[in-house]
Amino acid sequence: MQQRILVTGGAGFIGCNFVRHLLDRTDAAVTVLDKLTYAASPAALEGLPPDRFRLVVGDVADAPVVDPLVAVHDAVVHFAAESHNDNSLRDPTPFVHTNLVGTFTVLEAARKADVRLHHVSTDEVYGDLALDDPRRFTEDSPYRPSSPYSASKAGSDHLVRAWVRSFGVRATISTCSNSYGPWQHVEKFIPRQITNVLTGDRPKVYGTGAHVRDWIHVGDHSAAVLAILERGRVGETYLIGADGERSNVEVVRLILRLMGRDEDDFDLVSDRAGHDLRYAIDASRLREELGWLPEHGDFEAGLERTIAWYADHQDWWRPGKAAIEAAYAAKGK
Ligand code: NAD
Ligand code: TDX
Repeated sequence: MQQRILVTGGAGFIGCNFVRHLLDRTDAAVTVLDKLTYAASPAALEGLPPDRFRLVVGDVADAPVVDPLVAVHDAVVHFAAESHNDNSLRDPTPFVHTNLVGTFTVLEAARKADVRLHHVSTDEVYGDLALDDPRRFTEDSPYRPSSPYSASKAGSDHLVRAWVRSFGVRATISTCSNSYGPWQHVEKFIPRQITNVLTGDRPKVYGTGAHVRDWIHVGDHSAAVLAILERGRVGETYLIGADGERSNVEVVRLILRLMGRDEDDFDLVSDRAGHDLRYAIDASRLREELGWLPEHGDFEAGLERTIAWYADHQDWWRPGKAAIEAAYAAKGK
């Protein structure tokens, strides 16, 4: 029987890539519930088959909208969130609303209707690692979030775990590392630097640029979420990562080289408050239990395609770019 899947936050970066993945790889009927905040890209959902796809505009914290919608689906994949650390330092309010109250609302709806739920979270809930620490994050790493964003995501994970244990909600959680690829908002690191080069500005790297992120292509993140939805064990958390550790300076130099610029043509700017030093993922459980493997593991090739995508989609990102840069400049970034 055709599965009916509700994707919250499906107009955002990872959500819209996941929706396309789902439509391509399964015969599911997909509903997106999205508030269409500044971070949403309705353009990313244009042209999807109307017999298998629909968009509902609404807030995940609005129970009268969420409850009846969840009740007519077989599963919910919950991406909706406020997602940018820098914004959470300026104003944490929407992070508490969407990430905590929104997840609570989705959980209550899933509980009442007994609907399977996958909750999308982040490796940032585990805090950070020293640059020379031989360890990586595992599913047993303690929760140690640093920013209002990661604290709100950690809190949402705890709600999900409690609803599994106390109410038997059929939920799984994934904690993924930094994703990159098409449709990522230009406020984020990789799109910001690519679009800076395209607008003739210099890339901006926080602090010393020694900070390390564990990059994964959004297509691999989507495939992992689908594997967990289909085959994951209820109550489990799965780390998603593709062995992509690189320092921010390394990434910026690579972008500059791939775009034909001098590799030193970037600025070091003021650091982020509480800036996590390093994330690193051990995705053994996902690989061994569910047989997931990254298909886009070649970071340089993925970055090259992403640069080409941003060069080809200037109508999409150019209108918002100047305001984002002005907001960064006002903070010395
Ligand atoms: P994004 O900011 O690009 O998109 C978020 C989407 O959620 C937007 O379409 C927005 O309109 C929607 N939204 C926000 N508040 C809402 C609300 N109250 N009700 C309904 N919709 C709302 O985020 P993203 O980068 O695609 O991240 C998606 C999820 O993946 C988040 O839960 C995030 O924590 C997680 N995650 C992201 C990354 C990453 O590298 N981007 C890595 C790991 C995990
Ligand atoms: O202009 C910049 N210069 C810079 O050096 C920006 C925007 C960022 N940075 C640094 C901060 C981080 O060390 O680059 C790194 C990546 O920054 P972001 O793109 O803001 O991502 P991060 O804070 O690591 O969080 C991301 O990955 C985990 C997503 O935004 C989260 O939603 C996800 O949970």
